[in-house]
Amino acid sequence: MKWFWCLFFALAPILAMAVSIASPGYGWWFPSEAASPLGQRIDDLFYMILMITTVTFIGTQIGLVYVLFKGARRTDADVNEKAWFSHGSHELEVIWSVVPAFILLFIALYQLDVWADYRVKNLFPREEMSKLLEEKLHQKRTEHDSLALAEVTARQFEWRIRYPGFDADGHLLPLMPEPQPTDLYAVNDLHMPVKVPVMINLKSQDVQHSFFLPELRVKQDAVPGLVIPVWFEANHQRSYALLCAELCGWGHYKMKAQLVAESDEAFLEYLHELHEQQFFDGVAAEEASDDEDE
Ligand SMILES: [Cu+2]
Repeated sequence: MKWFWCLFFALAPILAMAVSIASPGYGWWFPSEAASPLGQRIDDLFYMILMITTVTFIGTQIGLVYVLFKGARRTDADVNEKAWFSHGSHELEVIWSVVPAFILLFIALYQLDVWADYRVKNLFPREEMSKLLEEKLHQKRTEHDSLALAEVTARQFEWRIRYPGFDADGHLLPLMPEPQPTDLYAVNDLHMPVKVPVMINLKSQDVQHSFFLPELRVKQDAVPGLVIPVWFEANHQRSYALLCAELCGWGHYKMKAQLVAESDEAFLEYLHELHEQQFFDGVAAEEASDDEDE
């Protein structure tokens, strides 16, 4: 009977090992494939850490099974044997402290460049961003103008988006730190050009929120009083989920928005549509000219 229980309790770790080995192949860890170049690198880091923990897990489970079986082998004959007592092993303590310390140090150094590309302001792809703004979106800008495409403000319980508007000649203006009369607004609908790194300025109006694009593997806290630049690149023309990943109040669950990655032309078209909606004075063009005739 005791062999039955040994095998029974060994079954759980064996199953866990099989699942942890099989899951990356089936894509069970993530909601979908990473939809941004940086997201793919973050996934690679995740799988690297998963491999280290899987090897550690299998090792410790084999040790556990060994101890279980060794204890189970005791027969009635040696029941009178005196129990062996240990104060511990200094060498073993050193080994299992130093080895994990080195593994953690290795992970910390190995992920350094991904972290930097993701978060260090000096490393954001400045040239690609200004090329997008200047050449593709025809933004009239100087060197000192913001590289951000939009400002995203989180508030209980929605995402407010502010884009720069157009000047009298129809040129896209740069995004200013303070709201401008020409600015364009949207709620829960963030648009951006596809296949190019895009930066947004993230703000919060009330409490702490978290700007979360699960498919792009982007997650950044929005902190009241701070303007945080976030940059990302979408691989495909489609819409992605934009969620709040910080419990920010009773309506946290409904802080759902979408990110639409589209062609440069479609993005400009979208801004023009916003412009028309926002600056329409409620009088149709025909009616206006009739009034003038009278
Ligand atoms: Cu929130």
